[in-house]
Amino acid sequence: MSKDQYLDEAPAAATSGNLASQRFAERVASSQGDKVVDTERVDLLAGRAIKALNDIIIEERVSYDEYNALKAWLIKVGQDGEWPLFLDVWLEHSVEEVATSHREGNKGSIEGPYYVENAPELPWNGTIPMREDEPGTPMKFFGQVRSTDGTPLKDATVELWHADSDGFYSQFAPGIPEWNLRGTWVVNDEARFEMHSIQPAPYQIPTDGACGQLIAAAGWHAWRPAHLHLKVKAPGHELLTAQLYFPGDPHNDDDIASAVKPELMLDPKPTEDGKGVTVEYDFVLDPEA
Ligand code: MBD
Ligand code: FE
Repeated sequence: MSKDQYLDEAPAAATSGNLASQRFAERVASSQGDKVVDTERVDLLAGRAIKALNDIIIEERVSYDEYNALKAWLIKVGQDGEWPLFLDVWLEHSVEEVATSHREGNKGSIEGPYYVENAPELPWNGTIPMREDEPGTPMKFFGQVRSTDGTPLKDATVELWHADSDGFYSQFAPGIPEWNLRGTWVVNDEARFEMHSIQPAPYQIPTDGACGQLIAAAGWHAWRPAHLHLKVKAPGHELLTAQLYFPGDPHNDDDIASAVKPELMLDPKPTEDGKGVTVEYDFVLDPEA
């Protein structure tokens, strides 16, 4: 391989990181045009964050070497486009907790950096877009969408996106067709859905980017357990963003993104032919206040 060819191959971390940063910026630009700055909140939150870091520097006697290592690392997070990854892995779970603690229905879980809006629409029992030879264990996932009072929500949609059997997401990792393993199911008149896909593999934070560098330097592990991402929408109800997990994954108890909750654990059953799994899970949405 010539040097030029080598340079064409951007590192995996920077490829997915920069795409995640770009997509996030586009979503912000299209949705937040009219928001005004709340000076009091910025003063409070930015002030507290800066103070917390100063306290750590004083209490832990941080050296110039350590300060410069931090500076270099923060610059690299930006260069690798890994701010979405860093924030969603280490902070989003607390934001999600604050946002959904009032709910009587499903509380859900974090969105993460790899959501793309407007995934292809499918009938209530449709098959997710996938490659002809998509590797992985076939999975049938069915259930119903209801309101907290038990009413079936017949106008609901269920979006599903997940990694492939190598742990990679379409539209972020190279070489995977657009919309692969991403779809939007329209429920039937009993508010039921039956989604056909494959089981995702666990996800590893890229080892060649700034987040991977931090993980290695701190002696942490880089894994999220295998998971399904979902967004469940129905008119007059709060949007549910959730993740669901598979029992037995080695990282269900120490997810690097702290996003596993006991009520999000699936109970997959082998299909009759023994080749796939069937899982059932119902979603309960809170009416909008
Ligand atoms: C993921 O796939 C994910 O779901 C989160 C929250 C962070 C990094 C990668
Ligand atoms: Fe994910």
